[in-house]
Amino acid sequence: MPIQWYPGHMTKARRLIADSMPSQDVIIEVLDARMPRSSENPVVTELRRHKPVIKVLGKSDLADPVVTKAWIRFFEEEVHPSPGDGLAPGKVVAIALTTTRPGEAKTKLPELCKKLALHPRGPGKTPRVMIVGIPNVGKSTLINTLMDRKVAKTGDEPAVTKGQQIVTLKSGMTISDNPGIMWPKIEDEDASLRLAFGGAIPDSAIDYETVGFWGASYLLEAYPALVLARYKLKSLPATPMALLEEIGKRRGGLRAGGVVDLHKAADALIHDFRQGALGRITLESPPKPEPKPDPDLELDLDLEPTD
Ligand SMILES: Nc1nc2c(ncn2[C@@H]2O[C@H](COP(=O)(O)OP(=O)(O)O)[C@@H](O)[C@H]2O)c(=O)[nH]1
Ligand SMILES: [Mg+2]
Repeated sequence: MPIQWYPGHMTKARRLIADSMPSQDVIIEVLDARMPRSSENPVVTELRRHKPVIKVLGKSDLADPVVTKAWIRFFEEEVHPSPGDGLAPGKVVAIALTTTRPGEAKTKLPELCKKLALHPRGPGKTPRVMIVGIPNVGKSTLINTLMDRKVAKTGDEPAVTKGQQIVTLKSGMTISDNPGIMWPKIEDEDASLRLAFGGAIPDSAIDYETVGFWGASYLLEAYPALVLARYKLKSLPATPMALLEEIGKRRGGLRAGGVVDLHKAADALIHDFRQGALGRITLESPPKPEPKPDPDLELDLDLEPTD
């Protein structure tokens, strides 16, 4: 199910971000901690070029804490390709944040920004910072947390923020909130299903049953104990479809004749996941590092007769 969701307002938002980028010192890219790689926007990477970036793994209260730690290590150790202008890509720092621990965002984030700002604008000048990312990851919530009051509108659906909003922190640092942007075509099918399952793409643009089936399949494999507990099952259903049927039976999705309404069942599973009702879940793990060549093996190969 390749997803194409690139409405007109997103072209406008991309232009807005591209235009403001040159005057920024640090970029905060908010990712979804439950799918850090899938929620990383290639357009942001392309636009920021060599500027330092803080990858904020947002909503980390909903994500599997062990996997979140692995992702932070991964982002900080990842070798980034040069953006093509001969300059080394800027420093990447990753940090997990959540609204359940607002103090952490308020203390750590401004400090990190100050440390990373590469181009101080002269003595006494404070950094300019820009918050970007895909829709519905918590960008506006983050700016409200940093300001300690509601300056930006938030909501659990994509495209709540329509324009750019610049605020000044007590320290004098300016931070802008921006509309979420996607990229024109999400080629990776699993990534598009993760994004749909997590709520980055509006429900009107996805097929609920396909997304619910994908989610059921992933959860059965990766978090069977949470599935058993949430739906009070005695044993694990053998297939994703069997799981959806069990969920349907328990959530008012049983139609006349005992037929399960799959749309309702998928809806229940999708919303349970989005609200964290199943427990702390992450939908993807960082790729394993490439195995290093074994020096002994190379030695053996050298000893092979060459004729
Ligand atoms: N559980 C949880 N929900 C969050 C967190 N941050 C944001 N949200 C929720 O995610 C939804 C989207 O937030 P919003 O700030 O509007 O996202 P934006 O589109 O990136 O600006 C809202 O319903 C927020 O309440 C978090 O750290 N934990
Ligand atoms: Mg917003």
